[in-house]
Amino acid sequence: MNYVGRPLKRTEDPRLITGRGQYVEDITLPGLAHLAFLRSPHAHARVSAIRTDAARMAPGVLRVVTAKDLGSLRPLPFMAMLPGLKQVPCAYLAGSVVNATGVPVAAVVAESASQARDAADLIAVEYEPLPPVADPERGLEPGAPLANSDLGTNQAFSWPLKGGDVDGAFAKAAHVVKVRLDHNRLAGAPMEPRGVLARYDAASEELTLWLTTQNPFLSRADLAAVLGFPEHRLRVIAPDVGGGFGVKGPLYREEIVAAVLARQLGRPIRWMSTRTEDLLTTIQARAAVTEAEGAVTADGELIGLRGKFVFDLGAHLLSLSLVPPMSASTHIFGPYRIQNAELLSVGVYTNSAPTGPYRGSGRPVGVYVIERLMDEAARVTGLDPVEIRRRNFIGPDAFPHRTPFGVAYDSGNYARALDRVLELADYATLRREQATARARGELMGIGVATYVESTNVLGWESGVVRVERSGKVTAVTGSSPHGQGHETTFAQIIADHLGVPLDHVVVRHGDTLGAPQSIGTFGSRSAGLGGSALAQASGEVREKGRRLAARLLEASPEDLQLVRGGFQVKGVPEKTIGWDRIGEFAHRGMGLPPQETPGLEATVFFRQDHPSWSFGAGMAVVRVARDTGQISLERFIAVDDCGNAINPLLIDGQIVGGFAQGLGQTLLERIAYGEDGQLLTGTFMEYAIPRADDMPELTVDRTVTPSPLNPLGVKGVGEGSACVAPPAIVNAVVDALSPLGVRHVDMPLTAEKIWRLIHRT
Ligand code: MCN
Repeated sequence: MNYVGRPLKRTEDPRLITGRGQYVEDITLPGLAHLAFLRSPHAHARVSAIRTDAARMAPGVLRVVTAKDLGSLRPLPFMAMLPGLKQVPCAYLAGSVVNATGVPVAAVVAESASQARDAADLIAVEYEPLPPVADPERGLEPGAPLANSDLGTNQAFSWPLKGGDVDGAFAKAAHVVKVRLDHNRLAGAPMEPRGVLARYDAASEELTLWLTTQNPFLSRADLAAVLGFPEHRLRVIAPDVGGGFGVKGPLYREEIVAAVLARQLGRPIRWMSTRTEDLLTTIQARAAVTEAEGAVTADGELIGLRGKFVFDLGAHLLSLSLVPPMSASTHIFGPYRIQNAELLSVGVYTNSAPTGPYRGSGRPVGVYVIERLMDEAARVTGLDPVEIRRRNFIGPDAFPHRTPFGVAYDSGNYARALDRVLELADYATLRREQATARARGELMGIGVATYVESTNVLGWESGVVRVERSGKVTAVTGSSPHGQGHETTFAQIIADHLGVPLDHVVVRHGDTLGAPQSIGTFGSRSAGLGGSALAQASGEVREKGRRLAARLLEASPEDLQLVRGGFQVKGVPEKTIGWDRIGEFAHRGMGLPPQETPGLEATVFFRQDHPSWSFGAGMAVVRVARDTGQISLERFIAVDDCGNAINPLLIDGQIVGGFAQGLGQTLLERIAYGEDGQLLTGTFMEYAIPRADDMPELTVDRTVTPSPLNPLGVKGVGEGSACVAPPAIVNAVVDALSPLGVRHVDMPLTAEKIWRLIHRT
């Protein structure tokens, strides 16, 4: 009878795949005006003059503004901070200096979007170019150009972490292995670029924003802070949002400018990003260079770790920009026992787009480091990459486990996930095939990687469950999906708790007006935290329903059992009552027991103080063409563990999607800036995201290790495969090329790069 655990198709899909979704760009309001930005063509320059006269006179133009016209606005709040952080104030329109290409210098509001864009082109700006810095390591060198001259340094933070006896571990080591890794800068590239529609209602003094956001409540809080506007008069609505992957997490300056201008003009205003604007201004990710060394015993135990991670922060910070450096550091231990470690993380400003969370949000950086080190450790000890991992795993009985940086893992059975991969891959046969292939001179490689992933992060989520007068159920989640399928999975949880058919439950979301306060959807947190809030709210409603049903059936609540559609006196099927009668009773109010309040709803803020740690393993099988350097990813086997499954079909979808993005990072994608700070990958002609025919034969499976930290036993699943794919594929390619003496190759693994390695040019 249960819905939870069943691979149901998403109930939201028929609407979305038949073009009946409602995205920001689909919403029209009377008097709608359009906003466009003039953006800096320079990576770093002084703005000496801006002439807007021609733009003001252009057809359809309602208003042209520069920084001084925006009034006094407060700085963007930060959700994550590090000690000693040097902040760069983010001008919402550039003042006297631009610090990255694409920084908005002026804004135009016009009757149509094309009139606004045409008029923006008529704005004349005089720039005095300043020396840019585009590379974070160059930015740390003495005498390097300063990305933000007023700051006096490019270094935003230097954050040391240490635990255990690191020197002692290295002194005992039989081998020391080292890696230096480039984590290619990526764009999130959601199908729908960013956009905003802002409306100010002077009569009610209320400001409403329809926003392409993952986090309506965080955006509202930040916007209220920036504008100095009362939060309770500010409404943020996330309508259908066409993917986010982390990059639609923070509040952006275009959204602030739209809100300011809607207020100034008294007309609703919309801005929709073009793809190039999106690639220029939306947060990008990874963008790190890491060096690490591991102390390895003769038996292959990794007993110590040292690392230095340099993160490119771009020209300025957004609310969530420091999350990736922080979570990279918590993920460098993977599923391994290592107890001695020290890490220095350094953040550097460069004249480029801001960086921040994108699928994995720093986790893929940590996972890649430890998994490349593990393969190096296997090489020097002569152990099989699978065997060395087994020897280092935290055992299934050793939970909760605490890493040297003080982070607690809740539960795991890492060997079981890896064993399942080996079984699905038929590892022994694969290795035999490889030996035969090598004997024929072919370059075939097998790569393995494992990972842990902190999920259900940031402590709490909210939900409301209401049984209506009709007995049908309305749920409101604070969490705000943008592709994850909350309407389906949350309905599964609620329907089971109340014993109602799935189609009697409607899940609403994405509007600060009707939803309880919330954090939002990122960090693979919604199923565990948002789902638990709704589970507990459903439980409360069920128990009240039971008491009311008992009154109606003239029985004691303890004698009632939940059946499909309502309650029944145990063993007496004819004494059954449906939720429709209970709902009617609760809302009519007459005859209620004196201790009961009318209504049949509950609001729960579910709290989980520590993350749940998902985990998994992946194996890649590749062949490399000697003549062309082309990599063919023939197979990938992914086994993930996200605790109890709510909907296995959606979980598989998450794994496949995350894998595609991991594959993109490994084989294709790289946001490139020239030394002059110009973006070289400003369209999808230059920025290569994977397509369907880039996907290999993908085998997806699961193990189940429940989280003890929430009532559903659920861990998140949104990011794991984006973490495991890069190291597994790179390990496979290095394995393929190892007969040629190749020990490492940086992502993306383009054919040219591989060809040069093969042919040593
Ligand atoms: N799920 C489940 N059982 C579990 C865990 C999850 O059935 N044990 C289901 C959930 O109910 C939900 C989905 O899997 O439908 C993802 O749940 P969860 O792991 O809790 O992640 P969130 O809902 O918090 O979503 C965030 C996550 C992240 S961090 C990124 S990035 C990402 C991702 O989701 N961005 C996405 N998946 C995405 N999918 C789409 N289509 N678009 C994005 O932008």
